[in-house]
Amino acid sequence: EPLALDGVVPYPAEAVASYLAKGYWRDQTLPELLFATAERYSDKVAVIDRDTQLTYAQLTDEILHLAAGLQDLGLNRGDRVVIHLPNTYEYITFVFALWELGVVPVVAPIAHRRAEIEHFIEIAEARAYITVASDSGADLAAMAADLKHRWPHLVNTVILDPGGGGAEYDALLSKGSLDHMRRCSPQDVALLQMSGGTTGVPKLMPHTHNTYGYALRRSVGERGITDRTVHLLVIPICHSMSTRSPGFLGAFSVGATIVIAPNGSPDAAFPLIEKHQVTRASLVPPILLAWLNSSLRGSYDLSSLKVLMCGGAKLSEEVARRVEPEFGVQLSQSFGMGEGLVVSNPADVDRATSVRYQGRPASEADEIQVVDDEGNDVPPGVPGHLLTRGPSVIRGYYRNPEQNALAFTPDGFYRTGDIVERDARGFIRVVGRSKDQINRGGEKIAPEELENAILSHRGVHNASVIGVDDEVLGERVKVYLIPRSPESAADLTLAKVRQFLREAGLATFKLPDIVEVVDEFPYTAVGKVSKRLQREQS
Ligand code: J2J
Repeated sequence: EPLALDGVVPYPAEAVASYLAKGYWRDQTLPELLFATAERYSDKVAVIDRDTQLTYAQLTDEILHLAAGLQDLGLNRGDRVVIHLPNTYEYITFVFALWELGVVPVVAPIAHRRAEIEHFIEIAEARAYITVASDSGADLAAMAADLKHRWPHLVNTVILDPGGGGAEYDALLSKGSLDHMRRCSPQDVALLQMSGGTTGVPKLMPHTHNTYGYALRRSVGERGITDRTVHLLVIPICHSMSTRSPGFLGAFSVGATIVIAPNGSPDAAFPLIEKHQVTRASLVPPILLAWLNSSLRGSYDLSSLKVLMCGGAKLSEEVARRVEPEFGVQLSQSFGMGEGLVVSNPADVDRATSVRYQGRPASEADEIQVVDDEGNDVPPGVPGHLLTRGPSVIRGYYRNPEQNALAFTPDGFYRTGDIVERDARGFIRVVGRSKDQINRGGEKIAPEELENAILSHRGVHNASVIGVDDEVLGERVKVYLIPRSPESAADLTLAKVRQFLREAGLATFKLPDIVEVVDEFPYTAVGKVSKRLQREQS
């Protein structure tokens, strides 16, 4: 029986019946998917991270030990646990061990800080928080102790060493081992993932084993990922590009090998490509650009690489054109969103399409609408708002009826906030955005969240946050500030504003790149701050 989690918008019964009947959703949980592969490929390497290399048999064995340790902490089906880890294999063992118990991980990128983590712990009423002792100078162990003290429902914290592993991890492994068996339903919420922000506080997306299972099968089928694939994971591990498109779940569904890089910089990634004969990687545009322009390219043997996937933000056609001739690999663009839909170019698409379009849906079940401001369908070649619904797409954010009324249509389509153009064949090109969001090289930032945080500064009268064009990142974060008094302007330098926001506990990637102090903002006819004019002026 599926477990109804409070605050999750259910799929209508007809949709459930149809997705099951057509095989888009299957009778399989995510751990069952891994364990099925492990039976066939027990001695094959599943994951490589730092000095650790685990076969499928070793990986599943470690997961069952960890599951016993987590069960010993008193965690049960339906409980929520916040996981806040860097790119390490322990992230993978934790999510699978929690899934084995039917516990729901709330996954947060390591760049998050107290503001985001505390919000997740509060909204999800988390029973445990799993993190590392420190990250980039932030004392997360102290933060965890403080959060545990503040939130009575938070009964456990697990603190790993900064690079992963450590005594607390080993202690969890030492509590015996569970038998692998079904402890939750494929229709249960599998995880709560943060969305690319547009609002004052980050929203959480409830994905089930089924929505993820569908998405990863599509992405594996479409992209020719097989048991010979060695996939390098460089994007933050909890992002859906690292998890299901195709990510480690896609790799585990076919017996491929995952190599985990701490980040995407050439000095971290290139040695791993050479050493482990990596065949493909998923990148965001600034990382792809860094690889293309890197002086280290000649120093490593990168000849095993066959495909570079790129998504998360707009890739310029110029950069896209360079990939095949300069790197000798196939470029595979993708456009997707945590909420569900992912489109990509089929492996055999012609080059004119692959450099210009981000792809097309792999299945008729991925419903797409491209509409004008009045909601009427637009013809091919005309830009319009993208709406989507289907077996991978959530029907609402977690515990957020106000946002759901805005972001979803009454018949369950998600309003992506993206402006796209579709050609006659159905290929999609992202041409703009209607949502108030900054896409800083794939990292999504909600101006409203940043504005709220800055407005708590005593020297600030008003704040407006916009994205300004940047050649490498696509966009950078600019803050316009009106000081409270002429004297307070001295406290509003870039360095001081960044420090203020850091102390407010904001994620590191949200800190502004540019601050400009002004006397006044431009306004629209209806008296709203005109971000369009501000963008034109910068
Ligand atoms: C332009 N904008 C893009 C692209 C995403 C696969 C791939 C990407 C994501 C992702 C993902 C873009 N060109 N190629 O989850 O599984 C912008 C759009 C989109 C938003 C979603 C996946 N690819 N975008 O990026 O939830 O604005 O997911 O709505 O982080 O990124 O961001 P996110």
